[in-house]
Amino acid sequence: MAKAAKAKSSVKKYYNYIGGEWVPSSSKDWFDNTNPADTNDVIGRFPQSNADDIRAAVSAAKNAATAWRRTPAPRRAEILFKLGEILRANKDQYSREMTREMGKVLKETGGDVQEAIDCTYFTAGEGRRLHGFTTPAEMPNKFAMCVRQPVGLCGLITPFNFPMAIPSWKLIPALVCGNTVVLKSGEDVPLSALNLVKACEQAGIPKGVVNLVNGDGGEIGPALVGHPDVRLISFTGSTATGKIIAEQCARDNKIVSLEMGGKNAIIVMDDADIDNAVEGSLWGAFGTSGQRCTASSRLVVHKKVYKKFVTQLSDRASRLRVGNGLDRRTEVGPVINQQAMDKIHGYIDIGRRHDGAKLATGGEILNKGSHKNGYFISPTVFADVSPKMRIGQEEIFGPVTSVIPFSTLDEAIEIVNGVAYGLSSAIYTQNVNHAFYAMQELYTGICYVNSATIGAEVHLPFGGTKGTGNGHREAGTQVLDIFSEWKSLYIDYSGRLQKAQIDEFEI
Ligand code: UN1
Repeated sequence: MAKAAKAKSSVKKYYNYIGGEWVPSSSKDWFDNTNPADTNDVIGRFPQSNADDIRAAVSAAKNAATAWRRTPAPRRAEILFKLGEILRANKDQYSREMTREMGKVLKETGGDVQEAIDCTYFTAGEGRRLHGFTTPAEMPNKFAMCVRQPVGLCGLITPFNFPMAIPSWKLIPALVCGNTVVLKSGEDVPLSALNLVKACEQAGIPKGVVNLVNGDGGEIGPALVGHPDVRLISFTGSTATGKIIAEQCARDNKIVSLEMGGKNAIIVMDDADIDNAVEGSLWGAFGTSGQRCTASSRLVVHKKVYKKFVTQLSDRASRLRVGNGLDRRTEVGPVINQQAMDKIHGYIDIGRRHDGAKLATGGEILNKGSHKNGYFISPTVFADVSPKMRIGQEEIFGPVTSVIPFSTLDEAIEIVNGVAYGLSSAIYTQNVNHAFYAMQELYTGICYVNSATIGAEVHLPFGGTKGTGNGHREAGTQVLDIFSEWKSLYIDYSGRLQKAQIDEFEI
């Protein structure tokens, strides 16, 4: 047996989770999960699923729906608290496996798992709230109130960049509200979603309530989105895919919640603490190798401090250690795959040749020595970018940021708002009037003062305006509005017919 084939046969196999059983795909096909920092490192082999697997998972979720819906919410939450404990106990293992399959550095994968833990504890707490409300009825001896009810069967489609946090943002509220789910996670990061689902099994979530189907989005995504028994699709990913999903859901009258692209910006005022602003910009632009919806991909800097800022930022960016995220000294990991690498490098070319921006640092594909077998791009700063250039408008989703000069705060705000997206924004300033004016005028779903555009916390709503989403918010208690529907209840205890809008009340 050839060495490569022998090595491959020893690779661990993982399975789909359908109706409480770990099963291969009916296709009998598999795909390899490889490490983007070293493509010779195969983490595992996962089922290359098809539409039949989706149908089986949906059917299992449908069968489990009534019992789970009827389980009192505080009891559902108890299981979720147990899930939180399991996630906490396995944080180190999950983080290492996530770094291996996704590339980001261990500190960040630790943060990713922590975000899933936070989300689980916070949202499980809703099991004892799920607040509705009472309100007076317009007739005597009549009671009115409003309660949440589950929407039904939810299809969850998640991306590669937050392999456990984003699935948890969708899964936990879906479950606490009493829905059953089919999860399809990013094909580059199947192990983290599987770890989460396995923890659900260990916590005692009943069979069929949570189902996991692995595989290629193009193949199984449409089967999930188009399945008549699926009532809701919650999607995080690219704008192009989100639009296709939204169209299909509109045709089928499904509930759909979308989290898509961003082109977030930090404003740096001339009164800002520049060292702090540079530090924040580095973290916002190059954390997760820029592969965050919230990444600081534009830095809008006051002309008075522009030169100093660009010099400091470029110097710091050029010294960031790029490498395998499993090495504790690494500051920036690889990007996710060859396709991402080509796209990002394509944008670097556009910045240079088409837009004519000034490449202040980076711009290289790193493929020598320890970088040989991975997808590495050096942290890239473009300077003298004008707001309408393509690199100033389009989402790059890689370690590339653009510095744009401005003269007045109003001009800066116009630049920040002048893109198709509206996820996150930030301003560095020591002036309270500037800070409050910016908070008022920046049209984004999230806004930071004196920190970068990344780092949202799970108990506040997450989502964006304009092209970023379709009006929903994940996280916080606001996510409950995605995964539950209101039911208004009227109880007439007058013992006679009372007609709303018609009967007159004699005082
Ligand atoms: C994303 O990039 O889609 O605020 C999620 C942040 C993280 C979540 C990012 N807590 O950057």
